[in-house]
Amino acid sequence: MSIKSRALITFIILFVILIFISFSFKKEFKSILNLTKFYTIKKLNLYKDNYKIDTVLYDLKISKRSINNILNKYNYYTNNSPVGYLDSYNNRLFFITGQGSFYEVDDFQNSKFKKIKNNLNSILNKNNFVKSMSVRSLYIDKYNDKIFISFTYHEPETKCVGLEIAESNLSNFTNLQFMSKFKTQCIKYDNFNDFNEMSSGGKLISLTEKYLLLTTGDFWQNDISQNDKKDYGKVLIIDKINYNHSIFSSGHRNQQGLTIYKDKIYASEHGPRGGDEINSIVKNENYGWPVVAYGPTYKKDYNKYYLKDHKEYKEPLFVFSPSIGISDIEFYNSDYLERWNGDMLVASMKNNTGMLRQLNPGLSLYRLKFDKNHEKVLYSEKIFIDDRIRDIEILDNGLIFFVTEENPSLYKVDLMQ
Ligand SMILES: [Ca+2]
Repeated sequence: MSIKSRALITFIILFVILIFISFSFKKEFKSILNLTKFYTIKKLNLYKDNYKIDTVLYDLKISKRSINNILNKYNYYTNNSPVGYLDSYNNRLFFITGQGSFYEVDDFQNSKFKKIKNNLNSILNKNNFVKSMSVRSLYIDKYNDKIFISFTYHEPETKCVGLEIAESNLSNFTNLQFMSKFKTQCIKYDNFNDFNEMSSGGKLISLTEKYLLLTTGDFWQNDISQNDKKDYGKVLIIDKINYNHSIFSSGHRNQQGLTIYKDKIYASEHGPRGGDEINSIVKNENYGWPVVAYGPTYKKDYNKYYLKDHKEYKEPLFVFSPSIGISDIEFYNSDYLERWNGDMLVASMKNNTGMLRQLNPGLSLYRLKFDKNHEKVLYSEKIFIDDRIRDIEILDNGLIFFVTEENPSLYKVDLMQ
């Protein structure tokens, strides 16, 4: 046989094999093609400044404005720290960056952010911030017209880290003068690997006219959440006048969302692998971390926690499994999107999802529909945004805003007219 005919036979055999493979995996090939098409369309759509998302109940108009110009060289990929936090006052929207610059969103349409003078430079000790330390919460208190922020503190001399609260009068949102008011106990470290500041919690809201609630994460300290002498892995109740504090609930890991709806308290909890929780927070209850959880650690250490049920500890209201990288939660409490009234919006982060990002958990806004007593989640709708959502704020007029980290942006959610 000549070399030519041998090559021809080899070619034919390879061709037949290829046809056979294509035929056997026809469905898979087709779905990959479709998926790529779907992904490309979605991706192009999501790159626009304004676009439509069709959700189950509404066609929503999503508007997106870059906030890179008000961030000081913020890059999520290099420092992993929170981009910042939102809150509102009489339908005015405010944003504090992770490093403490304070803005009013003056004109969203034209990306105008008005900087508000403040003294946070002298309060935050930013020079002492290590790793991803930052502001952890912004709360504008309508009970007594004050602004509260929480942030991670670090004292290099004593090798201490923890959470701190500062407050300012509203002062008409000009020249805010914050004063440091409260610090959680020192977490002593020998080197920076001894603590994880990403697991700091730090969400702050008013419980009543007199009291604040603050979530404190476990900073990855062993068993600190079950120790009643420690401020961490808890929800703390704090007196707004003298800043005396006590434990409201315990056994938490890292709760980055906290909200009150119809006199019930809800918190999100960044759990281990496959265990992001929504909890109904009740005074003196223990939520079980790190004894019980619905997910193992990322090292798949199945023996470390009780994973079957919660034994005598309080069960979560809902668990996202696989985890979505749960962050802020807010209830939609307006008739503007009437069919969403009473639903919880959940921010999710997570960013390790590669090419087919929209098929994976996270990078989305989730809408949870509750039963009429708000004690049970009936369903969860995923609204894919394609970025890490850190914080959500819903204005009294029903407009929804949220802030993202990979391409730092402020988003507005409105009805597609
Ligand atoms: Ca919020």
